[in-house]
Amino acid sequence: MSRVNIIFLLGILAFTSLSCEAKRDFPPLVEQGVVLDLSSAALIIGEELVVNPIFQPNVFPQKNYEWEASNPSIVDISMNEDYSATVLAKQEGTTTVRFFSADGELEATAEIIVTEFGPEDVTEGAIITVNRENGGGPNAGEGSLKLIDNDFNNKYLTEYGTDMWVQLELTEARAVDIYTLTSGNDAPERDAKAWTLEGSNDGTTWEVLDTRTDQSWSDRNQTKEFNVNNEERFKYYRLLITANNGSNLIQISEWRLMVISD
Ligand SMILES: [Ca+2]
Repeated sequence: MSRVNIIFLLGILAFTSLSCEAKRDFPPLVEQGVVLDLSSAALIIGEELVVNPIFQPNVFPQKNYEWEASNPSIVDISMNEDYSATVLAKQEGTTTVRFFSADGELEATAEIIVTEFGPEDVTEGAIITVNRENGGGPNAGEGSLKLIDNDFNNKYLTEYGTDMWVQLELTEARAVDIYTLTSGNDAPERDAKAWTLEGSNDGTTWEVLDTRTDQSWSDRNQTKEFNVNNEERFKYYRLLITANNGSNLIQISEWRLMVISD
């Protein structure tokens, strides 16, 4: 073997050794947590919904997973190749769907409500009151009336403060089961992040109905549904927005209140 070949061979051995060394420094990433891309949803019988897991950190999952429904008579659930689930609504009722690792270490859940005809929107005709109005007033292009005008492409925008609330007085007392919030057309840092939904029948004494934290919207003009565990009829509903996603402004395109049955 010539001297040049020997040097070349030694070079390859050195490179291989370095490569092995490098591999040992970077073990494969294993997911440490999982959440679902929705926390609750309402479906009509026969409707299908795809629910996606989001792994933390965002790596290809190393564990084995399964989906299950707490009440299999309400929905059929099947796992797709990308670990998402296709949920098919079968009969009226409520069920929790659960995504979990076979080793039992990770899990995430969402609540699904199935109805025969879909929820009734009771926002129409409500009177809105806010404590932080848009500088141009309630009728302005981005005034508070835009929050409930049933147009999901225009928005209410105003200065944000942690004391912020928006309130609806319904035409009659109703037991709200679901509310929706639609993100603005831009600037996700202006989206609401944490809030409490409260109900009242005199506008003075309030009962906490739902609390959410660490919320965000992955798309613009995206509507997210939130289920409320509430049987009582209230004339007033109020959203206390305790945090937004970092801006000194806040914006919401639409807030709707829905009733499944009351
Ligand atoms: Ca609107």
